[in-house]
Amino acid sequence: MFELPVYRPRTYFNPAGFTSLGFAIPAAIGAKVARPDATVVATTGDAAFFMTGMEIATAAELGGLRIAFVIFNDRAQGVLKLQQRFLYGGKVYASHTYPMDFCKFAESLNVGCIRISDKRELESGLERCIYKSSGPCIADVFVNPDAVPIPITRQLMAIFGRRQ
Ligand SMILES: Cc1ncc(C[n+]2csc(CCOP(=O)(O)OP(=O)(O)O)c2C)c(N)n1
Ligand SMILES: [Mg+2]
Repeated sequence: MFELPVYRPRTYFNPAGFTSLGFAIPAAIGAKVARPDATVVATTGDAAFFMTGMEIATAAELGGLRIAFVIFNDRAQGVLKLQQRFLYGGKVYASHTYPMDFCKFAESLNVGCIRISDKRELESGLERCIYKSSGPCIADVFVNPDAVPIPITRQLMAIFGRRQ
């Protein structure tokens, strides 16, 4: 998301300030109801999904709103895990998430789902989910649980670099 280009006002929303998890999914549904002709994409972590993901049932219920819900699935509260690794000498505690099968969840709601586990499938998978789906679509994007996002690494190094 650090690299996301935004070209026009009021086309990108995030819960700036408190960065509250669970914002993206209901916000995307609201955006689509307000602007049915717009292409709407929500991005969320897997832990954030656990907070409000059930609202995808609302998107299905409201007549199959075409919204792509992209879940970055690293089976972890990745940011917290990273902080634990930096602050506590690699010791990680309770920062995993339960490895839910998001496509089975989608199936139970009669909602489309695309599982993306290889970065070479990312572009075509997202394209199908965002533009070709007839209603809500979940993209379950597998992310390496040990990957370190580069901008975050820079921030952590600046703050905690000496304590590693
Ligand atoms: C409502 C709320 N509770 C707790 C937090 C603290 N918090 C910040 S990041 C994070 C974990 C996020 O995990 P995930 O959504 O899977 O994203 P990832 O870091 O793995 O990409 C938590 C609990 C928050 N920002 N908002
Ligand atoms: Mg995560």
